[in-house]
Amino acid sequence: MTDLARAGRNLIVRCPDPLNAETRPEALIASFLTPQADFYIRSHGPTPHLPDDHPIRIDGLVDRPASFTAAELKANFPVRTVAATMQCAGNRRAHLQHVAKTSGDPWDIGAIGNAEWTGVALADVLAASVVREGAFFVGMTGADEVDIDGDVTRYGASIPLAKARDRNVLIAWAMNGEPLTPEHGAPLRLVVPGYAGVRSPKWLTRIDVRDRPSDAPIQAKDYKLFPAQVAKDEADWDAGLTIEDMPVNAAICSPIDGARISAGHCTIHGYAIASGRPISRVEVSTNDGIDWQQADIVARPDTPWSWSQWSITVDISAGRHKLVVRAVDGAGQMQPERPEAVWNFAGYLSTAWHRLTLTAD
Ligand SMILES: Nc1nc2c(c(=O)[nH]1)N[C@H]1C(S)=C(S)[C@@H](COP(=O)(O)O)O[C@H]1N2
Ligand SMILES: [Mo]
Repeated sequence: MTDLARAGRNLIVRCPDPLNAETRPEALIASFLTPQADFYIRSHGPTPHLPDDHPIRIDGLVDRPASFTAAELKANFPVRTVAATMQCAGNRRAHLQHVAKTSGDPWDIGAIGNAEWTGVALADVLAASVVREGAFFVGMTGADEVDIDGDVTRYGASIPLAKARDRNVLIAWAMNGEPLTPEHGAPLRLVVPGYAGVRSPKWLTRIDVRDRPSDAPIQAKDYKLFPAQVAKDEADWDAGLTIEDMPVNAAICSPIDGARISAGHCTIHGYAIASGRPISRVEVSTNDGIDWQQADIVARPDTPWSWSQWSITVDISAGRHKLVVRAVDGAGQMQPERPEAVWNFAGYLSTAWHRLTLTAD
């Protein structure tokens, strides 16, 4: 079976090669933890199939460079499990593409999933390697080769050292108690709770402690946020915002856009997420944002890193209706009303109120 046939079977494929496929809306709300087989896959190149004992090397600004396989990490460091949502910076990009064209795959609401990740704290591994004075970033390299605007290199990204020292950042080998599949980064990947998925490299091969961010094109010339007036070919990459923490977002997962239902009671379900902050409220409108009702949070995480799931039962009369959701985070920040306000050429951080059309008979 091909990677696509095996890994993509439950997913909506946005690009077969490299494999980019999103979670079905019903799977986003079926359980609090998204099963690995339903979890979105976002890969920039072909999936490497690495042996279980593929080692990672720790070097750069450390006194004791080292190399560990997954079994050696397990034997040498405390094992931790952290529940965290992984979300692509391009989740909901399709909604920005309705405003104007952007680069990138047209993700709808499913480039996101929530899992319990098991591994060891990156912080513990860094401490054992003894980080030197003058280190400010931790770079990571994957085993995959990626083509970024004609530049073919190993996948590379970095995070600030202060974030890397947060014990929730894991070098993980399992999700939801199962070993990672090749598509999700086996045998070892990083998981950086709260950050955009791009900073959680799969197929981890090297961790290098640095005085500056990774020079890899993914870090230096991609996944940066620019204002609407900047076009891709005139972007000053050093001036763009490096996307790390993700802003508050929410989506309606059921019913889906264009659904036909019977008039009467209708239960609406979805997710809301504000990476690192709780969701304080979710509001739903059935008349395009004129009146609002507060949804119930039906699954609330006990860590700040997972999504909340919500639902509300409303009365829908016969006819066409515009359903809208918006969420407020623990700092009182609300999603922007219109996608025009957050449009950018790469289609990142698409967080406008999620709107869809429903017809009731
Ligand atoms: N080595 C490597 N790591 C990677 C990627 C990749 O292409 N190669 N894609 C990143 C992006 S953009 C996202 S959103 C997440 C997706 O993780 P998943 O495919 O397990 O859902 O992996 C990140 N880690
Ligand atoms: Mo991503």
